[in-house]
Amino acid sequence: MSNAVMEPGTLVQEPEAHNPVEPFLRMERIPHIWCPGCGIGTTVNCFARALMNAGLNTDKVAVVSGIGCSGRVAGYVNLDSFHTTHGRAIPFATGLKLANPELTVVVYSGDGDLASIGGNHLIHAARRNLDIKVICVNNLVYAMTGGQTAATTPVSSTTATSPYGTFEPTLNLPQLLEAAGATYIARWTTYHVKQLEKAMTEALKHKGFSFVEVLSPCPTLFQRRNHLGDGLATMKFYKEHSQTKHGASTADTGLTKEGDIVVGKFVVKEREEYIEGMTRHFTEHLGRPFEFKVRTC
Ligand SMILES: Cc1ncc(C[n+]2csc(CCOP(=O)(O)OP(=O)(O)O)c2C)c(N)n1
Ligand code: SF4
Ligand SMILES: [Mg+2]
Repeated sequence: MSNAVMEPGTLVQEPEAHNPVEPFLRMERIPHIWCPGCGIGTTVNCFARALMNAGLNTDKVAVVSGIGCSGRVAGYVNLDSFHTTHGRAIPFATGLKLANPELTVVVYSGDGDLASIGGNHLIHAARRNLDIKVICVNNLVYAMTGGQTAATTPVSSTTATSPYGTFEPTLNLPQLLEAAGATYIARWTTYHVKQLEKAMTEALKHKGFSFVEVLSPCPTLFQRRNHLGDGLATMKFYKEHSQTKHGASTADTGLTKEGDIVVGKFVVKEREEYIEGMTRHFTEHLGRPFEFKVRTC
């Protein structure tokens, strides 16, 4: 250690501080496009930490997003990532997984993209128990296009397309996914960062269709129109109104505009995964071992 005395007024060069999640992000694309108080960035932080926890080779992880503010995640993660068309992230991910079963395929998108326009694909991937991991950022609206009513918008909410409030029944995503056949289902909010990180880690490791719903504020378009305050007010709301109920019946996880939010790990079960099922089926029917392989030219 040097005993040299520093001259008064010498500038001390502080070592540059780095966030441990930086290697998982395309730092050259920062600052991101998301509004102040938006929850999407928080979910990305949790996802990066989940990738570290899961200890996966990131060369074998691919992220697929649809269109929307949440769909922009694909552009910020330092992984092979694909920004596909609106509602079509799951079919794209299905093709990717079948073409290269070694990959961990993560679909990262919004409630509108996954459950409104893309709802049909969501149901069938869950029915097949295809081994993909779906992270659904649920801000209760179609945010990117101006905050229109989505299938997930709670009754009586004011949106760009419902100035007198919405009246259509709201999709309860955990219940829908359980009925369709998903084998891992959890819900947290952007207030529950440690729990969310853990759920994402579990989903990354789970074999079969995994669904993690994250309630996330859109202060610009949902909270403001509904007089629910800013991003910080929404964190307080999530803190005060969330009830952790692991194993809760998904019939009881429906969302209302200002009611309590049931969070937790609702479903974890084992069921034959899609590629395993295909392998078993053809082995039985062809009378010889069948190996699932995609022919490349
Ligand atoms: C086929 C098609 N229909 C509509 C749109 C317009 N559009 C783009 S993003 C979006 C809403 C996305 O909502 P969500 O998935 O909830 O993402 P958020 O912006 O809320 O994060 C819509 C309707 C489009 N790009 N393509
Ligand atoms: S419009 Fe809403 S969801 Fe989109 S970046 Fe802004 S706060 Fe986030
Ligand atoms: Mg949305």
